[in-house]
Amino acid sequence: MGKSCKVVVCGFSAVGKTAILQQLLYANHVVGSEPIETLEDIYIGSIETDRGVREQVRFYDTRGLKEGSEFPKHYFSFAEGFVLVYSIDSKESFKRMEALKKDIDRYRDKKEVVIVVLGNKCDLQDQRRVDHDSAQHWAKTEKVRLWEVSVADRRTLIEPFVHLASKMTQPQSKSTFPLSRKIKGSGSLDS
Ligand SMILES: Nc1nc2c(ncn2[C@@H]2O[C@H](COP(=O)(O)OP(=O)(O)OP(=O)(O)O)[C@@H](O)[C@H]2O)c(=O)[nH]1
Ligand SMILES: [Mg+2]
Repeated sequence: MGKSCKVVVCGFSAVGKTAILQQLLYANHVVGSEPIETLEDIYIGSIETDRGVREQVRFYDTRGLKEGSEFPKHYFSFAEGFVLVYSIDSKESFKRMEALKKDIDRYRDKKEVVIVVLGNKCDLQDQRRVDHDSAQHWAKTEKVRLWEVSVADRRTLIEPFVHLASKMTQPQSKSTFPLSRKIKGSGSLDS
């Protein structure tokens, strides 16, 4: 078995970070159940990538951010991937997610990281405060993938996590310089 990828799951408090992991990995989260604030938990998942290979992923479920609280910087140095979560019924949670994306860019120190963004609780359409199209527009300008998901519908969680695991374990050319990538980019497929 290869080494596991380290993924940090973060965002504003109560947006559903833990629920997402539990539903994805164990299919056992009951939406609306009494929330328990996370301190930090680690979940080990095995995800089949789009290349048909099972990869082990170590998810760090982090403490939810609150007004005035800061995200601990040590996560930036060891994470290889991030799942940034907001809730579509909370503008504040979207703003904190945007700030986290900025912090990742600032602190990742040129390391390649894979970021996926989840707009959770999309079953709560009548309480929506974050517009779908503007969120997608933001994601495009930031060059990250964003999915609206709902823990109530586990199927919505699969694609983002398969994408994440696939990207993180993608065989890469050694150089990350744009120029050499361009030269190498003509038609080499993953083997
Ligand atoms: N309607 C709805 N409720 C959800 C969804 N996902 C999570 N919840 C509920 O939101 C509440 C908070 O969920 P948690 O998973 O504890 O949120 P969290 O982000 O881990 O919270 P902290 O660890 O405190 O930051 C729980 O009551 C969940 O059942 C969803 O997709 N839709
Ligand atoms: Mg939690």
